[in-house]
Amino acid sequence: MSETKPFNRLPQDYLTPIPNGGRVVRFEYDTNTYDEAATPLQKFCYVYLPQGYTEEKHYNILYAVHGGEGNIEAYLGNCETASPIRIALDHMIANCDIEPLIVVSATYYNQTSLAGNVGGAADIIYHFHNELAGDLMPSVESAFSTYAEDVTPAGLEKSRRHRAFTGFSMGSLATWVTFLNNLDAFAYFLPMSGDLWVNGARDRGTPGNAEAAADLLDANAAKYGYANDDFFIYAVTGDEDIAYQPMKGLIQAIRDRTHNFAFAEDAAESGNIRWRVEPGAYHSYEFVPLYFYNGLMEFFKK
Ligand code: FER
Repeated sequence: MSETKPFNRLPQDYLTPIPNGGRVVRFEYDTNTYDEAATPLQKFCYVYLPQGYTEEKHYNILYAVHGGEGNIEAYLGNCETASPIRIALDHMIANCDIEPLIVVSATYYNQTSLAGNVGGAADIIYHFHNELAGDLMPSVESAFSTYAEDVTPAGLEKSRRHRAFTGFSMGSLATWVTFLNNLDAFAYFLPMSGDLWVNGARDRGTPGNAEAAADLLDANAAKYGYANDDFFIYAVTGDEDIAYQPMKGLIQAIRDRTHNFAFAEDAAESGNIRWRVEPGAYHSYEFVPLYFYNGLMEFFKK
């Protein structure tokens, strides 16, 4: 028996390519917020544009970052090859499970290889909000049609209910850290298989980290002055995932912070956080289509 309500099942044909899917484009941008030294870098991300994309419309947007050993192709593949996640998105949109949306697969790395350097990744992830707010969102949302009327901080805040952030593994750490730093630009969060390390890799798995992390999240929700229904977190993993215990610990600690967080076990309950565990799922992107299918259906609702 699963410990949470079950995920809705991803329809079986959602991993089979369809003829008129969206497309993935390579988008280049300049940044000098990657590090403290303001090193200028030219980086790129992949952007999924849904089938029928037109500048005449406004689109919800999801930013996705990869895990510590992953890279920019983790979610959307590249311009040529369709990944399972991209194919599943095509189906969700074609079947009207979700409204057409833009998905950005970005990297917190400087696009040289840091594979395997999980300790280094945590520090970089803690710095990434500078690039996200300073260069990535403004560049992407100037080029593509989102709900942001302009890409100033005020324009991004006004459209925050049309913007979501997600990531798997270390990308999930990035998702929690985005909640801490960019709650003024994002209303929806889908952390997948990763908890929040308060002091980067130094606090990974340390006793007390979950309580300290929940305190940070709690204080942050209060700091921005939003009401409880101004954000929604859909936290997911599998019970055979290496992130299961740490994430479960974090969720338990968040459950005690009832002032700013209220758990909604399904869409019928009101609340601003949900916790779902997939029985048998382990630490793999294989489960991301299922997590996206369930999470995205609950996003951008108000
Ligand atoms: C976690 C478990 C594992 C987590 C990250 C990992 C951020 C990353 C593992 C790896 O990259 O090997 O709870 O939280």
